[in-house]
Amino acid sequence: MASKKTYMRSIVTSTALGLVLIASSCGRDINLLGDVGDIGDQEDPTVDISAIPGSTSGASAPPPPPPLAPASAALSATGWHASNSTSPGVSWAPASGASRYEVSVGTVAGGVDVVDWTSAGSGSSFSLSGVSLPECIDLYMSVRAVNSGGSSPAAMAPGSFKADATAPSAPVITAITQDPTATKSATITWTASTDNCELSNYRTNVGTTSGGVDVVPVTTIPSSAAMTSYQIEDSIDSFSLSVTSDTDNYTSLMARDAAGNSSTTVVSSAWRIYKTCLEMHTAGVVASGLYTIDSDGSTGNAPHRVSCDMTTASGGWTVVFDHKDITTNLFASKADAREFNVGDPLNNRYSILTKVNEFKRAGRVEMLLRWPVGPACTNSFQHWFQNDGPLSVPHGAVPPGYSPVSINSNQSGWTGLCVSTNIATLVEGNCANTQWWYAIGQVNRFGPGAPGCGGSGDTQTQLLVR
Ligand SMILES: [Ca+2]
Ligand SMILES: [Ca+2]
Ligand SMILES: [Ca+2]
Repeated sequence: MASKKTYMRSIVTSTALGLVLIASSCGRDINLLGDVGDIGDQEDPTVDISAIPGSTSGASAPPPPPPLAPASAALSATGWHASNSTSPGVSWAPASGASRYEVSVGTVAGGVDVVDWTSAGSGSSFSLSGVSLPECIDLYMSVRAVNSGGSSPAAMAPGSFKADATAPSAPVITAITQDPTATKSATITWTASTDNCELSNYRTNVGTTSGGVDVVPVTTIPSSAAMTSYQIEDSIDSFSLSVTSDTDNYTSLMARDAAGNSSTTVVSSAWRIYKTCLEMHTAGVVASGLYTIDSDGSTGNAPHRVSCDMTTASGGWTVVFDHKDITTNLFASKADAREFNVGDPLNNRYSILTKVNEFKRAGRVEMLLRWPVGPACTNSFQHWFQNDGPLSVPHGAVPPGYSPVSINSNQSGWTGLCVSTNIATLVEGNCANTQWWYAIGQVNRFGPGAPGCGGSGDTQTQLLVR
C-alpha cells in the first residue's frame, strides 16, 4: 500500500499544477480528483496510474486533428433483414488517425434518426445489436472515425436494408379437394396469410403422417404470394411427387415473408387415392364426377380414372361399364368389351368389367344395371347383389349369391349377370335360359339398339358397382 499511496500523491501534485486527470478502469470513468479525500484509508486496487496516458509526463499534448472519414463503407447485406434488434454488418476501410469508429442508422442516407452515433470499436466491421429498428422501411447505415481530436465526416454505406422480425399470419386451409392421382396431390385451398411488411410465398410439404415430409420435403411454391389454392404435381414447380394408393397423406402449408420469416405451419386433413368410389363417399366426397381410384389397392395395377355416381341409391357407385350409341357403336370383339378405354370413363365404349371383383365387400358385389336414355325404361335400373363379377360367372344357372334389391324388369327371366354364350354379347342377364336379354358388351347389333329393360331399343347401358 505504501507504493500505492506514493502514486496517489503524485496525482495530487499534478492537480496542484492545474492538470485534470481522468482514468478509466474496468469500464468506469473515474474522476481521480473526487477520490483524493479517500486516499488515506481506502484500498482501491483498480486504479493503476501507470496506465494513464501522460500521467508521468506532467504535461498535456495538443489534441490531434480529427481523422479522415473511412474511404469506403459497405453493408454485409442489403434488402430484407429478418431482425429488428440487430443490423446487418457494416464494414469499412480503416481510416488513418482513427482510434475507434462509430456507426449510425437513419431513414435517409447518412441519417442518424434511428440509431445515433454508437461506438463500433476499433476494428473494421460491426453489427449493431440490442437496438429497436422500425420495420418495413428502408434503413441506411453510416460509419465515422473518431479520435481524441474529434470525429470524421460520415462515410455512408451504399444501399439500404429493411428490418422485419415479424412472421406472417398462418394460412387457414378451408378446403381439400379429393382429386389426387399417382402424380398429383389433392388440391388445398386456403385463406391468404398477411404480413406486417411483405408476404413473399408459401411453402408446402406432404407426408403420410400429419406434418410429415416423407412424400414431399418442404418446398417453395414459386411466385405464390397471391395464391390461395395449389395442387402439387410431379415435375412442376420443383416438386417431385409419387402418391401411394390406399394410404393417407397430409399436406402442410406455411407462409413466408420477404425477409424469410415463416408462419406457423398448418396441416390439411387426410387425403388419399381411395380404392373405390364407395370409400370416397364414406369419407365425405358427395359430388359425382371423375376421380382416380386404385381398385386393387397400392400394389398391382396403377390407379385409374373412373366416374363416380354419388347420388343414385345412396351413392358411392363406380361406373365399370358404359356403352353409348349402341346402334352404331358396337364393340369390335368380346375381348374389347372385357376391358376398354381404361382411364377414359366418358368414352362411348368404356369397360373395366375385368376389375369388378376388386369391388367385393363381405364376399359379394353390389351391382346396378342402368339404361339412362331408354326408350323402354329410361333411367330405370336393376339393383342386386351377387357373389362375383359377371366375367367370373358361367352361363347356365342363376349366379351364386344373386339377391335382388330393386328390379324394374324381369323380362325373359332376369337372374343377375353372367358370361353369355351368345355370339352377340359378352355378358347377359338371363343366365338360366337361352335368351340373352340385358346385354352388356354387344358386338352384334340387335334391332334398334340393345335388348335391355323391357324392350329392344335401349341405346346406352351402364353397369355400376359398389
Ligand atoms: Ca413480416
Ligand atoms: Ca393398384
Ligand atoms: Ca341366356
